[in-house]
Amino acid sequence: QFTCSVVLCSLLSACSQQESAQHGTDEALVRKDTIKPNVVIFYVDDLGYGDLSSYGMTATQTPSIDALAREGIRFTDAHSSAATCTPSRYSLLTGQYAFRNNAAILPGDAPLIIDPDTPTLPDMMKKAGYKTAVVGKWHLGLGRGHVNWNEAVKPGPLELGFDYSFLMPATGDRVPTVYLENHHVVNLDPANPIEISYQQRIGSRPVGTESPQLLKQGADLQHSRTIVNGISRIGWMKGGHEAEWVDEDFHTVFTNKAIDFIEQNKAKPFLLYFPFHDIHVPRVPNEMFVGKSGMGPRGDAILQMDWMTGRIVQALKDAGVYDNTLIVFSSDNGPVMDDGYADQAEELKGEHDPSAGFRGGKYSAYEAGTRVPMIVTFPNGITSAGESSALISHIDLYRSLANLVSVELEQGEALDSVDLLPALLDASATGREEMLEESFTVSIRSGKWKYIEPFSGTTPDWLANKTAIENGLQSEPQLFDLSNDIAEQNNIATKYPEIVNQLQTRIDQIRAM
Ligand code: NG6
Ligand code: CA
Repeated sequence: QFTCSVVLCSLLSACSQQESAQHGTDEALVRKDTIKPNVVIFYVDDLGYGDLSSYGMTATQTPSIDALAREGIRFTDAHSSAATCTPSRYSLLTGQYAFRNNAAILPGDAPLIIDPDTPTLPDMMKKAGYKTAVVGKWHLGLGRGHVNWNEAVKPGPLELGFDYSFLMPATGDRVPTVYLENHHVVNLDPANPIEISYQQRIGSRPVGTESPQLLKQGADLQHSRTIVNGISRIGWMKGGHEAEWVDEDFHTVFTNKAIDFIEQNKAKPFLLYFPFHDIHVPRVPNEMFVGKSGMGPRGDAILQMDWMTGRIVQALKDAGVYDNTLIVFSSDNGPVMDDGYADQAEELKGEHDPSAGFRGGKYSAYEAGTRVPMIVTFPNGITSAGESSALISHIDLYRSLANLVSVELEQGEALDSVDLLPALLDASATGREEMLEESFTVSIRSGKWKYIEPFSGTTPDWLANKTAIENGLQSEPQLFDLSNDIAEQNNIATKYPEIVNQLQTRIDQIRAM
């Protein structure tokens, strides 16, 4: 059975050979640092299980990611912790289920939902001497109470263990449409301060409902407030014109910040968390990618995301650190076609199936809500590459990486995380026996069973109205035998009441932990 010390031993010998070849044997300090592998987490937004050519997509190709899949471990039963963004990210960074904090999709002016006293993944990596950065979409709230975007915006990632942050504060479809670098909005002109409201219209900028002629894409009512860069957003924004982002520039802006961080820190061990904006709405990729997928903006955004991944992987290679970097590539939740903008994702997808035959998608309690592509590469550490059917959740990265970097966790830290480092390094290692999937309700996977808890709340109108989305919310219990019903078509809850009871009891126990 694999143990951490085995990995560290093999890393130590691999790296000391590399180091002594490169720098001689007297640089003991440098060598001590470089044996620690770097960690890069590519976290795509809304990428479905079937949205990569290495996961069966034939409509267009994702060569950069496929190269990672060929080299490393390609997981077939890996899951984001939840079927939406904020809860998934919350769990990735804290190792705790999001229901413990009632974490749900946040407005763009929400306060930070992770208490700075809560141990986080970057805090843990820093204990092991890592430099840590987040570059990309945040969506975990910022500041306390009402955020003043014209002052230092905090607490945020820097108060949660990141040494550097370059953020899209919430989502691409939410105001404020500005970048935040560490505590400050980039390019803000103090003479033109930013104000944000999610309650009422502010400022005199045109809005989507009144000025559709200004729009690059039509939008539903929620996405029809302030227009920035030809896209109407959720929420209203006043001022801050100088600081506005240009959506078509995301591919280079975020990529270059990540590459800068790698370049500046290549001599030290580092953690780079890179949550993409793509392929979330609004899908307005750069002209380099427009029309290239044959599936419209959604497919073109996949190509842009693949290109960005390739550029950053190349930067790791150029910096000479690729072999000693553990890369996790995955997605925060399943796929969605119409998520508010008329970008023709459904109309242009042709035969492409983003859910790859699994039921549901983003927002859904069914499998495609959380079952996502996940690829791990680590040339110096993987002992057996290939396809892995291990059941694994992103919530497990916390404890697995703690093992990798030899940090002992405190009592109660990363409560729901399971150490699956062996599965990250060996495609034949086993995964979890049991796992929760969060959506607007909670599901549990246990052995061959998948049980979905009955939903007694009120489905938000915007979700209930999206009839193309199978959210999986029912007032009756749902039980599926995934060993012969992977598409969750036959609810057999009434046939197995004792299994239903057992699984509901397990959910209740985990909740009460
Ligand atoms: C929903 C938005 C959707 C998207 C989602 C968050 C409406 C009608 N829909 O509320 O467009 O922004 O929130 O997506 O407002 S996530 O991937 O960040 O969770
Ligand atoms: Ca998402």
